[in-house]
Amino acid sequence: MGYGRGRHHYFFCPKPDDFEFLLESDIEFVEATAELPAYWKFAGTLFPEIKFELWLPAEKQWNKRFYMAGCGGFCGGVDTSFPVGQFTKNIKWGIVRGYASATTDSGHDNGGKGRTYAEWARNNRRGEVDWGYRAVHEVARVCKALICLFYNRPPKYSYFAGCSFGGRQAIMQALRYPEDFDGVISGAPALEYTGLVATWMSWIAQAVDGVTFNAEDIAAVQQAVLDQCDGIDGVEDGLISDPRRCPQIDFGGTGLSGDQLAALEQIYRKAENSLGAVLYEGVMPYGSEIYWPIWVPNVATTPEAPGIGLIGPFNENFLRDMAFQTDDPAFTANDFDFDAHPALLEFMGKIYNALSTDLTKFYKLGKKMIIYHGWADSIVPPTRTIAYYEAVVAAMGGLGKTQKFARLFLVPGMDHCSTAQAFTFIGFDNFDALGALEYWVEKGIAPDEILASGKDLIGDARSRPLYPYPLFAQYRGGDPYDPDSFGPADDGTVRWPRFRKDTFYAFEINGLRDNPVSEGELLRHFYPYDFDLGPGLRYDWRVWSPSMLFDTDYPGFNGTFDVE
Ligand SMILES: [Ca+2]
Repeated sequence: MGYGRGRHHYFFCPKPDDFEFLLESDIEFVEATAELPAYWKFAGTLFPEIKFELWLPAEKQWNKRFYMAGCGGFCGGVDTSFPVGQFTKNIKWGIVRGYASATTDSGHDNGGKGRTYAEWARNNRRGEVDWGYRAVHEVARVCKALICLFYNRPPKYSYFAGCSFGGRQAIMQALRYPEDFDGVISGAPALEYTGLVATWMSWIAQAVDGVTFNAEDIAAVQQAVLDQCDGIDGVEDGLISDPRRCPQIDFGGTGLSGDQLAALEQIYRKAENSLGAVLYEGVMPYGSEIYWPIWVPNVATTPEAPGIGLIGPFNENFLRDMAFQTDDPAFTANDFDFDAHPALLEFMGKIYNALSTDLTKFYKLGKKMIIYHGWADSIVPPTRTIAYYEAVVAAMGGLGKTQKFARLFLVPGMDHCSTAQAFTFIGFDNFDALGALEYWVEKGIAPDEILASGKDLIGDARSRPLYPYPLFAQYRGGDPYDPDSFGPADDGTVRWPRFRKDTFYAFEINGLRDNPVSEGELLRHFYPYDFDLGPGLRYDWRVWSPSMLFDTDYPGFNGTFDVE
C-alpha cells in the first residue's frame, strides 16, 4: 500500500489484502494522564469476531517496537483494566515504555460475564480454535501492518507477554507461529489446558466438596507448612524457596476435622485414577495456602466472608462447554470420572494444549523465551511447568542448548500471575521480564539473573535475585531482605559464587573458558549452564575479575564440584 524510506533501505508496508479480514475499525486520540502517555487508540474487529485494541504512541515517543499482551482464563473481552503496576498480562506495561501495544479478546465476547464464563463455546468450534491459537496470530499480523502504515515503518522488534492462559498463548505462538514475535514471555503457563482445568481442577474441587475451611482453619494449615518447611531453604522469612524440598507436612497438630484432613491429603497429592496412575504432573505447592481463598473453593477469606474459589467455576464451566468434543450443559464437577474422562479430553487438547517440545524453528530463527512461574501458584501448579521445561531440555539437546533460547524463572511466594497483589501478597511479584527479554533479543545478553522485589505481610519491602532454573537463590547469610544475601545454587550443596555483572568477566570450567571476552566487554557473567555439563563427572571452575589480574588462585573464586 505504501512504503517508507528507512535510513539504509526501503521497506514496504502491507498491501490492501492484508486487511481483508479487518471488519471494523475506529481510532481516537487519548490524552496523557498521570500514569500513561498520550496515544492513539485503534480498536478493530477481525473476521469473524476477534476484537483487539492497538495503542499507538506519538511518533517521537514510539520506541520502534511492538508489544502484545495475552489474555487470561477463557478471555472474552479486550481487557485494558489492569493497573499500571501489574505487569503480568497488561497492555499498559508496553505503552508506558513507548511500545505500540496491543491486546485481544481472543475471538469471542463474554458479554461482561467474566473470564470464567464459557457458554460462548457451546457448539462453537470456530470460537474454540480462535481462542486456542488463531486469534493472537491474526491480531499480531494485522497490528504489525497497522503500525507500519501509522509510522511509515515496521516495528524493529516484536514481543509478546502473557500469563496463565496468556502464558500458554506465548508458548503456543512459539510453537505454531514462531515468526510472529522476536521474544515471548510466558507467565504461569496453563500449557496442558485440558489436564489442568478438567482433570486437576476436578481433583481439587472434589477434594473440598462438602468441606469448608474458615479463616482460622486455613491459617492453621499455612502455619503448619511454615513450621515444617520455611527454614529448610536456610531462612525463616515466611517464604518457601522450593516447595519440592518440603517433607510431607503433618497437619496433626492443627485441630482440623477428619474431613478437612482428608481434603488436604488429596489437595497435596497428584491427581490419579483408581489404579494409581498419575493423570496430571502438577501438584498443589506447599506455601500457596495464603492465596487459596481466591482460587480453591470453600476456603474463607475472613471469618465473615466466603472465598472466591475460582477453580470451581473454571472447572465446571470448562467441563460443560469446552473440554469435550461434544458439549454437555448438564455436566457437573462431581461427574468427572478419573478413569473414564481423561482420555476423552484428547480431542480438544489438540486445539488448546501447548505441549510440543519441538521448539526447533523458534530456536533457529533466533527467538528468545522467558518463562516464569510463582512458587505459590495454587491454580496452575508450577511443577507442571518444570516438567514441561525439563521435557524441552531433553528434546532440544540439553540444558546448555535450551538455555540459549529459553529460560525458566521460579518466583518464591508469587501468586498466580500476581493476582493477589489486589489483596495480600508475600512474593517477589515485581520484576522486569520485558527488560531482560529485550536485552537478550537485542544485545544477545542472556538473563543470568533478574532482580525481583516485593513486600512482606506487614508491607516491608524486600528483594531477591531470580536465577534460571535449575538454579535458585540460596540464602548466604545477612539481611534476608537484601538481595546480596542470596546467591545462586542448584541442589543446595554446590554454592556458586554470585557473579555480578560489574565484577566478573570470565568463567572457566575444566580449563574451558566461555566465549572469549575482551577487557572492554565486562558486562557478561557466566553460569555453569552455559556449558553442557554431564552427570557423573567432576569439574574445576574458576572466575576472574579485572581486579584479580588473572590471579586464578584467588581464594573463594575457584573450586570443584561433581554433577550427580
Ligand atoms: Ca523460607
